[in-house]
Amino acid sequence: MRGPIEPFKIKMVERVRILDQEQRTEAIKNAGYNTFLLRSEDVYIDLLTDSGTSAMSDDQWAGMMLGDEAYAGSRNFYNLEKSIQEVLGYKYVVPTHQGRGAEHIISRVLIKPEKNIVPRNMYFTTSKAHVELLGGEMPDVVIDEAHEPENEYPFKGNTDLDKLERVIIEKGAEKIAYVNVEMNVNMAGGQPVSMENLRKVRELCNSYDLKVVFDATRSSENAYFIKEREEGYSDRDIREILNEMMSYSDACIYSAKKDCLVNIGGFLAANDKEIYEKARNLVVVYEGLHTYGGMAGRDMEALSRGLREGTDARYLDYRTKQVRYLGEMLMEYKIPIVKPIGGHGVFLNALKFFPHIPREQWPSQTLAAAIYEGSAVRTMERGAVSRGRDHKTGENIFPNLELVRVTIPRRVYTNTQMEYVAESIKEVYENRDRITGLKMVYEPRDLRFFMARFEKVA
Ligand code: PLI
Repeated sequence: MRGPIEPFKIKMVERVRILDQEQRTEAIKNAGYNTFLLRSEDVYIDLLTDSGTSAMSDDQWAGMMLGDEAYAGSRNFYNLEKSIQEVLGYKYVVPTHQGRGAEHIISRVLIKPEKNIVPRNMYFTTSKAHVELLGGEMPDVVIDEAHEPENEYPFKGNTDLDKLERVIIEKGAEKIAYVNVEMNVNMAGGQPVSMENLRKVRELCNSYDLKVVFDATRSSENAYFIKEREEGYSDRDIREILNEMMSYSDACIYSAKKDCLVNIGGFLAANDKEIYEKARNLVVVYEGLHTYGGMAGRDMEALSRGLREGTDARYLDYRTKQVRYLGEMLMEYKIPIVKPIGGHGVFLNALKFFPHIPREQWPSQTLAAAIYEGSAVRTMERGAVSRGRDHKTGENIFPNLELVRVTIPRRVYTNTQMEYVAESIKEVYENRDRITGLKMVYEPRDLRFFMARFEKVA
């Protein structure tokens, strides 16, 4: 047996089609060679993101029918609050429509003009945008290994404590709005943070009296890696591990569209009462009343159930192994990927894939477009286009990691479909010398990767 065993069976299916070669060439050209601008119906296997793309269980769908759509005090809010208290261990919960809603709120609560530095273990696009829109900065304090695609360090998401302390001393502790730690760091390739590192970040922040806020979006998958790789945790329950992880923070923001197996939703959770009270006041301005925060009652119910389901060890084992199944096939084909294979997808190293394409011609964007054109598989650029420009100099920033994210939705695709994806990427790799780069012809100011347009370089 090659692929991982699914701990579920399929009750409902959705038809998908594969456009022929000519139609795919036309579709990607019309989309300005930006996979975000493709129509979903023109995609066969959609590996753009693991966000909001999960298949819900029968129990979650049953929960949708129990939506209490009251404006205030919905029963589903209290179920959600209880799930978060039990699974993550936070005392207070503020629901939001999705993760960036919570990012907006936490930024407004903690960032002030004179206190606007938010060190983080590698940026995420929307997290950085919220800090910058309030005039702040997000210095990178992840360990160097995270920027090295081939480095096999098991906890590449760790915060570099020396880098963090240097930022605190150089900028002044009074200028730090909060220290932000992301779980299973997305832009590094879904790389986990160790428990020991979380504990040490907390200790360092205590010594400077700084708040610690987690981006706990992929914390269940991170907890699985702690159980698998960190000494002393192999016999611990995932929820126990999650409770310990979160105990090292004052609050977290959470996009529930990933590990909670739902299509929409998010929240801010806190142990710090002051953060909670301020967030609860702001949520009514920007999202909705503090007992729904932009979600319908039924969405809160599905989320409440999904948070629990997503911490089941058998499910997490299958989930992680399916991502590895794809990654290991690509490695067999000698395709350059980020190692170790991460939690939510396989990340292709475009600089090694296309050494002949200069960075100014966007190798990752080119690769994502070529994969679609070849096979109707949709992936996402995660390199210089996503990174954007330096706000002070206006220059493009070219990060070490110039990647294409092949992101696996949860419980959606079969192992056979993973084999199709691996074969499709192999075909592009075999023809790589014939592929030329792109030029950007339209560039929005903020989060440009979503809507930028490109043309083929002659
Ligand atoms: O997409 P939202 O607004 O629910 O969440 C924003 C967000 C916050 N933090 C992290 C680590 C994310 O990965 C994240 C969203 N990620 C997306 C959309 C993704 O495709 O990875």
